[in-house]
Amino acid sequence: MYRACIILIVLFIFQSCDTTPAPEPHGPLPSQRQLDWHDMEYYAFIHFNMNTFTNMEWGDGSEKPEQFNPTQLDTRQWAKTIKDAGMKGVILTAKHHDGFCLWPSAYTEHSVKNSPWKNGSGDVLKELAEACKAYDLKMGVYLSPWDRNHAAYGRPEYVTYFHNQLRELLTQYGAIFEVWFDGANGGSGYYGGANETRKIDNKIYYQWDKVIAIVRELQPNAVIFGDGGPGVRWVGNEEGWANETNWCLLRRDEIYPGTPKYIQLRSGHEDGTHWIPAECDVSIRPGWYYHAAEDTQVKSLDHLVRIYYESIGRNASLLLNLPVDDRGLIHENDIKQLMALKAQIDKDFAENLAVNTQVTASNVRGDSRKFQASHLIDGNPATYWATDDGITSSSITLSFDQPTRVNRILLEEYIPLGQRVKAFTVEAKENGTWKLIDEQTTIGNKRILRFDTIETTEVRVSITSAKAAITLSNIALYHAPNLLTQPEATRDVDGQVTLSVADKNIEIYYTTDGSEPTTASKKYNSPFLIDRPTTLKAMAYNPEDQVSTKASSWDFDIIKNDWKILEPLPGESTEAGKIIDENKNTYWVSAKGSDSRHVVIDLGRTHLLRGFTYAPMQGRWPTGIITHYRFHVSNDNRNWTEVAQGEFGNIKNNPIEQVIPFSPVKGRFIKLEGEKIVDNAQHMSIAELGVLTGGDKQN
Ligand code: FUL
Repeated sequence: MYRACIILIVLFIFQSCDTTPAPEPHGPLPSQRQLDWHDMEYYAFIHFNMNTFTNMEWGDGSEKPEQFNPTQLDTRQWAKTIKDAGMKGVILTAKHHDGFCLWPSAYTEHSVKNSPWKNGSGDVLKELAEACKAYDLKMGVYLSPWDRNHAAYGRPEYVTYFHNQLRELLTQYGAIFEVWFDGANGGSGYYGGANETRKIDNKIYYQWDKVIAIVRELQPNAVIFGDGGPGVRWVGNEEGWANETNWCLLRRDEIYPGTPKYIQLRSGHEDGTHWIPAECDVSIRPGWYYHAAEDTQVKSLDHLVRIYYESIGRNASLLLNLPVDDRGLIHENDIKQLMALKAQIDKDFAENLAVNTQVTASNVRGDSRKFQASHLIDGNPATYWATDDGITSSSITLSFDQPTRVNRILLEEYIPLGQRVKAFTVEAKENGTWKLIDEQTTIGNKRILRFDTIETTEVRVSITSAKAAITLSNIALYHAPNLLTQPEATRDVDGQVTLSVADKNIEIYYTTDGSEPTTASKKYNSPFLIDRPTTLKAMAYNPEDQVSTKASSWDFDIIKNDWKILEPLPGESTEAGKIIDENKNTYWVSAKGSDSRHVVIDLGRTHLLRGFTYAPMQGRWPTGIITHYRFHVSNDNRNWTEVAQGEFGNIKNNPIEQVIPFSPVKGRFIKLEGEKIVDNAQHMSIAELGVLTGGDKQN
């Protein structure tokens, strides 16, 4: 014990006497508030406002406060969910483009104060601020510059109003970590009843200098989000990914809100003049706002995992949107996926294997201890490995005692001194031979690479090009488990069935006799034929830990390769083939303006028919979905018998495939009529139509 203390003290003195100077900062640097923001990494967006109650994405400003009426609004439920998901903060749409305010602004009547919610005495911002405090989350605000409700929008008077509202938000709700300004600006709107189109000049109208000054004055620690910052930049898409090459730098003066150069935001600018890192904003559902019809379209686990790696893993932050529903709660389906993502990410990064290695570097600054390579694995973000001035390429080798399986590498630059690395490679030694794992460009605050599992004794990271002496604070290695997800099945018109899972290391086992699949069942290798009524059951299996999913099941019926669309006539529609192409993501829409709302199909030969299936149009803006149907069967395409009629219950909100059985009847021709359509539209649409014959099942 005594000896250990002496050694430590000697080491400490040795290190503190080390006079090697730190590298000079290089290029634009992050401010302290930006460094604090980099640490947040993963936080929630909440789109909840008037649109939640009008089922819109953009309201036009003519909505009435009476329409805002959540019945169970509970910001603590939001905060608990966000905390449990591993996020560090939340940004709320205090005011969206329709102008409705979630707080009782003193400057407008268009707010919660005139809504039925809490008889007008409520304040969503206040409730969220309290919940954030209770759950130790940071809070941010989204304030739309564009306001389609305000009568003076487009004139100087509105800009004063906008600034006043900003002051309210920044003074009444405690600390704010981010102020979010949208790039969508100007256009048509209600504007106090004028109902016209108003254009503004994005660069000058809002007096951005004044806006920035207000934020600096009232919330000096808040970063400002905008297309071009000044604190944090948009990433140039709403899908949750940055380019692999991603600089925290931007030629700021070339970018303004609504910039046509937004594609460049995905990478930033290597020669940027300012530190303006990227934030990836993406919704967990197709829409930003809640729509009951999207309850079944919450992003899959593998999609969310991909988003995580392509945002946080590519030197950006992840702002994941949760559309709070019209009860005022985060929906159960969204919570389930958020927690699944959390569990997977926790597993992926459960154990940093690099701490078991010996780390050496081909160059260490001044050969000193202060910048030695072991800082890369000391878990301390304040210490770093650095090279001598002028040394812009160098390798780090991490050596294991024994062969170790890895498939992730995480790298961090010491960004307080600037972003420097321009190119690097990762190699691993397998059975004594070096193998190139990956060749990449930027690192920045954080870079994570995924690769096939390799059993290795040494990993080598070579920085091959940097703007100045290299400064890296962290290298971590992980062995993430395979990603186990339910198998998916598709069948083409010829009956070829394809089974798939997200991770190529996962095995699939299946049966076609109705029995439960096990690892003794058929193993899926390539597409196979199912050309008659068959129940397919398949499960995914992880050979790593012998865990399998429960079985998924599909009922396939006869194949469609000899089916023909008779109506609409070939000349009337080129898209009608999509009704029977076995792809639910393609669709046919009947001619607008025509009052004929039916299709007729020749099945090629006579079958004993026991029912039909109707898959409605999928996607974000479906149109022409049938709610009330009539279904007819014929043997000669002249004499028709109606065999079923009724309603597809709740199809607007839950647009899944409908399966309608009827009493068995022989027939060769079928006719589906759309009697009533969602929102009383005149046209009807079909993504896929099928029949149930259910005859002898294939074994
Ligand atoms: C966009 C807005 O127009 C959307 O409605 C949404 O708020 C998204 C985050 O930003 O530009």
